[in-house]
Amino acid sequence: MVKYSVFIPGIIFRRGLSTSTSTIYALSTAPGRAALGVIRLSGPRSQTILQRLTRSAKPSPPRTASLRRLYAPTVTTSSPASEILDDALTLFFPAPKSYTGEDVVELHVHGGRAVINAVMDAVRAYGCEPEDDKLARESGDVRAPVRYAEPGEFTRRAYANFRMDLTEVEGVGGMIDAETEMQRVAAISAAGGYMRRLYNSWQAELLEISGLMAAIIDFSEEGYFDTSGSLFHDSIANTSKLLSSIQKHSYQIERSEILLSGVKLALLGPPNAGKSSLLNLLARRDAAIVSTTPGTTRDIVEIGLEIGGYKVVLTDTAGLRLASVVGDVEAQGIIRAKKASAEADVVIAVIPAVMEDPEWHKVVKDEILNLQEIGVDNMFDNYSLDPMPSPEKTIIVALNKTDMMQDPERELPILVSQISKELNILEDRIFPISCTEGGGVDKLMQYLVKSFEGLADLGSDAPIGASLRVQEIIRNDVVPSLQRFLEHAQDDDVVFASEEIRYAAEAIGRITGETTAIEDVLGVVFSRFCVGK
Ligand SMILES: Nc1nc2c(ncn2[C@@H]2O[C@H](COP(=O)(O)OP(=O)(O)OP(=O)(O)O)[C@@H](O)[C@H]2O)c(=O)[nH]1
Ligand SMILES: [Mg+2]
Repeated sequence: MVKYSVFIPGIIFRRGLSTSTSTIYALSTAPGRAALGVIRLSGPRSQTILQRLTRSAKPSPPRTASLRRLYAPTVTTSSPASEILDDALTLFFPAPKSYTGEDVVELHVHGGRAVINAVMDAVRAYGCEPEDDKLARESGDVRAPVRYAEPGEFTRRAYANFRMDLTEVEGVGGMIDAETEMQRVAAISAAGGYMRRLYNSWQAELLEISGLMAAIIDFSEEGYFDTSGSLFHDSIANTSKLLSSIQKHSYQIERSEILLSGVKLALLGPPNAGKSSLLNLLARRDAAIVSTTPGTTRDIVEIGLEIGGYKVVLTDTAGLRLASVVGDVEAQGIIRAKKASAEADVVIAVIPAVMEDPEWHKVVKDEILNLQEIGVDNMFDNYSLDPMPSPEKTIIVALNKTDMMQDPERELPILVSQISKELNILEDRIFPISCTEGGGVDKLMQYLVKSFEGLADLGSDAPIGASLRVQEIIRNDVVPSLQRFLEHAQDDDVVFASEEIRYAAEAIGRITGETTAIEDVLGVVFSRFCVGK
């Protein structure tokens, strides 16, 4: 078995070591009064504990539900009933074919608090009988006693014993946390091993390409690499194909995210434009403070709501104006406003139809053009906070306060066409509204729903529930490595290109918690090319 360390935030442990020496137990169902409670045990003493609990000389048959009477180790009263703990359904899963890969026992008992406490007390007592300790000492075994499990310890043991990879571990977490049907569907695909199989197949392809590259390097003569042959062309073609599948996957994750966590909708605009008023209108309640004083909203105001059946996280932000004319707090608010719009899936630029202060004009225009054109990557340097940008962004304009216009019928078309040109936004994405009178808001909402449909369209695919950890590794490590591979390959730079494939494979290893051993790469080389013959 391969032995190596794996890092999960907060936990460092080794995989592939012999199974744990301690036996853990826990109430696996929620505490409180209930018809049933399930107590789960995992570890080397599980089976012995079950036999003692049931006063049974024989081990239980594997994976078979049996109705058994559970007995207490000590009798508290003279009544014979006091030695009976409960009549329970018991299950025994012998190692290694169990959830944790160790011997696992499940006790389905009646769900009263006293029953559960009594059974758990008995589990602990039966697992730590003096004769066990004597036997343990004689055999030199220094096993830790039976103890209550730490949070997530059953699943951690499953991972340590190769019963799951990290994507499946995260999928189990997702199943437990799932509140919506979409979240459940996404979590089951991860927990069921779909992500593991997909990432392992990428890993296998990268090993194959790595093998091709290693062969080119091995066959080189005096530092001259043959980049005209089929080995090199195959590597490039395979990497390009893999890169586009990975990018498609990443894109699907992003769309899934919209269904799972909600569309990120940000309001952006000059001070006093009516951003907070629009937020309150959309939320149908006074969630944000509205006032005539410019600079009322200083920090991000975030609310969750539903628009057209979509979960939406709506963010109100501080009005944009030149940093030189605002105080420190407002300047910080403006940085956060820019970050929120950089991260948003949909940005509504709220612009007053009646100009109040021409100074906003340039600042807002610059920011919207920035969002559209410079691309989110380049925006990173400008912000002290680290945005996780959404590359596919819809920007629409809410032209507010139309009720204040003297002659809207004449002025509006002129203004709409002017803003469309200046902000490079199609006229059908500019919505004249009035937050105080409510005019035009319905049309704006309809358009929002239409854009959500477009953003979240997964075709016939099920949503993919990838953790932020996985998303970041794919976006920041796997994709850039493969892109760099293609750049190096274009320059015939075989050694650097080969390194990038290794980085990508290593990054995928971090997703699943599996590492790529050098022997795996060599195995590909030897099997395919018979190097050394
Ligand atoms: N006449 C009119 N007044 C409006 C409309 N929408 C908002 N207002 C008023 O404009 C003022 C500013 O509104 P807010 O919603 O606080 O503006 P904001 O964009 O959030 O402003 P900051 O938080 O300072 O950036 C308030 O007095 C609102 O009542 C509208 O459609 N018509
Ligand atoms: Mg405001």
